[in-house]
Amino acid sequence: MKIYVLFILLLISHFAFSQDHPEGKISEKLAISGLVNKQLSLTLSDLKELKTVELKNVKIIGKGGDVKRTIPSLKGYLLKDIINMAGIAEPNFKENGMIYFIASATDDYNVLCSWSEVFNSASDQVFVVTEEDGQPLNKDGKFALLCLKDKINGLRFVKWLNRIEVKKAN
Ligand SMILES: Nc1nc2c(c(=O)[nH]1)N[C@H]1C(S)=C(S)[C@@H](COP(=O)(O)O)O[C@H]1N2
Ligand SMILES: [Mo]
Repeated sequence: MKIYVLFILLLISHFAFSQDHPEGKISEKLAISGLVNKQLSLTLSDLKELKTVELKNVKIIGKGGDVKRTIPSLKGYLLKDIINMAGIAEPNFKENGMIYFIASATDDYNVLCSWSEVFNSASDQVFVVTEEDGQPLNKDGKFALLCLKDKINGLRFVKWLNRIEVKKAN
């Protein structure tokens, strides 16, 4: 009898918890691949050497201009610093205008950022977020991409981020 009760409790808790993040699986690693000098598979502790960035009162805006959530404090890194750990394999500076990055998540959500907006904009605007309100990100994955200057920034707020692929248009 006891074993059935335990089984039912396990079943209930399985469904209860799987509702917490139905869209993406949590990846402990962020891969940097494609047109790079060195393919990387980074954990949170590999990023510790980089300069951290703190973002305050970030509003995530949806398609209709609605505020999806307001996050008091986020911590993370500049995407360009993370990509520089791998190094872009493009020897000709004039070709950088053709380089772009595909940020992908475990639920196959993909967005792109150009080399110019990541490396050559007047101020930094593309971040990889790892902490929310002083705690490591968890239910939205360990890493999330955030493009701070976007109007509908929900679109390129990539939760469950697990890969940045360097590519070149031609
Ligand atoms: N991995 C992943 N990230 C995603 C999405 C998605 O489907 N998959 N949807 C995006 C969209 S369109 C919006 S508006 C925001 C919503 O974020 P929320 O969790 O604050 O509602 O997540 C974004 N990030
Ligand atoms: Mo959205």
